[in-house]
Amino acid sequence: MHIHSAIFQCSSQKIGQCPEGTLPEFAFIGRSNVGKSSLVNMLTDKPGLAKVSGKPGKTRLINHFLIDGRWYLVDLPGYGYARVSKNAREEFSKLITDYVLKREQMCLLFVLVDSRLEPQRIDIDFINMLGENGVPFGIVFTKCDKQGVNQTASNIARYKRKLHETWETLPPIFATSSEKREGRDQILSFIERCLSECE
Ligand SMILES: Nc1nc2c(ncn2[C@@H]2O[C@H](COP(=O)(O)OP(=O)(O)O)[C@@H](O)[C@H]2O)c(=O)[nH]1
Ligand SMILES: [Mg+2]
Repeated sequence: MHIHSAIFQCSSQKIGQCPEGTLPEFAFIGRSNVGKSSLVNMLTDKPGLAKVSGKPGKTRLINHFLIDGRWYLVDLPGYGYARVSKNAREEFSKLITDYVLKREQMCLLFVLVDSRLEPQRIDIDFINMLGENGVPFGIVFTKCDKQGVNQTASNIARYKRKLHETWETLPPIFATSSEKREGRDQILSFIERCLSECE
């Protein structure tokens, strides 16, 4: 799939402020700093579209990007950022669960995890919550350029074993590097297939 136009549409503080209408949405979620905004920029080929930050915990809003006037990429706030108040954390967490469980336009959620880390409790809990609620999702391993291909492969295999402890079937899995533009074609073709099924 080729993306011709990608434009920032709006930032929403709650799900009620998200765009109306029926255009399908593909959303990115994951821990703060995992590479959500970088992935939005890499997929759309627009380096400054979503704000990338060295400092975690920056995006506290739901950002909608309109793609080819036909569907949305959605950059969700990061979860699990410790250095904010408990109140603020509960607010994000409500925002995220509201979006993930209630947003009817959401076709698929991409859960981003850092390819270098062993499975993290917070991600596994989140993934299990998605599975239990029947939310369609895929897993995107990020920052693969920061280690060798063998290490990435073995970390992904370890992740799959971890998920198999709970789930018989696994979601689609993508290995990516926003730096090296890896995984781009796989994700875009996958989105295209989903679009043709949900349109
Ligand atoms: N080497 C490398 N760095 C990345 C990659 N993706 C993101 N980063 C860096 O990780 C940091 C956080 O990225 P960002 O996209 O803002 O993460 P977000 O908080 O999940 O939106 C930034 O310093 C990025 O430059 C990647 O694929 N490779
Ligand atoms: Mg971000």
